[in-house]
Amino acid sequence: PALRVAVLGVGMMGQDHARRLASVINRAELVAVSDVDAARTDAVAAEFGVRAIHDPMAAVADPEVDALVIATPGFTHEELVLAALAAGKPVLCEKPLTTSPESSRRIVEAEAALGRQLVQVGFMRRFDAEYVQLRGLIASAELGRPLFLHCVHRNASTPPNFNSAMLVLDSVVHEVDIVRYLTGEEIVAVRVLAPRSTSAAPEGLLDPQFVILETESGILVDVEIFVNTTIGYEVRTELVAERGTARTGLGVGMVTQTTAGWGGRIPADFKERFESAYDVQVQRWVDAVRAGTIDGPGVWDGYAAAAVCAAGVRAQQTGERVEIALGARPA
Ligand code: ISE
Repeated sequence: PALRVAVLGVGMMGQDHARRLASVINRAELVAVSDVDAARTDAVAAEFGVRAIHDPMAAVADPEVDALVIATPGFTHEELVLAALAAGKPVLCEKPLTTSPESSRRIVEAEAALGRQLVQVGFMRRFDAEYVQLRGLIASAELGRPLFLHCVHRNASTPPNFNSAMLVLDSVVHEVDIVRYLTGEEIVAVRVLAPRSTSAAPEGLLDPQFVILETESGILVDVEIFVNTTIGYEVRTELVAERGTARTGLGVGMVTQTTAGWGGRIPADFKERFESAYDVQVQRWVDAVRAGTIDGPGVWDGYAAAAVCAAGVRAQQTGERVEIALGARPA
């Protein structure tokens, strides 16, 4: 049976997760949404044809909800996650886990007391193929030991009420997690410098900032966090190791620079190269089939390809120019 999931908090991120659960993810079913804004809860519930539960605590307790995605504001996470733990329900909690180390620690203790892991935090960069590759490169020690990680994290603009602390708490938190993931080390120290602020920043917001992290073995990480670039979403990371460098986030997969020159990985096969395309294809096919149709190339496309290919084989064999006539296409 499908995992019955409720999404708590249906602002921008929660709505995106609701959509994903309702239409992208297999073996899971979006069954309910919940938000303190009752009108919004009702609207999103209606959009996806699921239950609206106005009290998030009631959603946690609901016997027809197996698991929870928590996408409410950070300050509500502690109470909700603890309630989920008490109810024994798995949680995917958006970052940050909570807004203070003390409250996060309480969750750590509560889960430890339970004796099983029920909470995953939404640090989605760990599922990004380029970061996975970069982690493998570091682990292989092929380029020697890591020395620096240069990180660029840019957003076009900030939502209302975004303050200077949030550049670290809300934004650089991603680099914090990904550095721990990439290096397998804890971060032992942090410094922040800032140039003058961009004139595009709202009054009083310190933006950009330069955050320097040190890991336990002595890797230095600099993060340029710049959240009012007016341009778009840019997240790049460059590893500098003893015998080479590697960059991610260029939109072309990871690029390395070594004595051999610069280069990227060539996918091993179609499954690797088109992995996400296959996912989308099959999911859209499933959805269309359930609606009694298809959503992609049909038999006419199959026929045309076969016709062209057969002509191609003849051309190979004869050395001639072979024309293709498909004939009329049925209505
Ligand atoms: C936001 O909450 C995110 O998680 C984004 O990934 C980040 O780029 C942005 O700065 C945060 O506010």
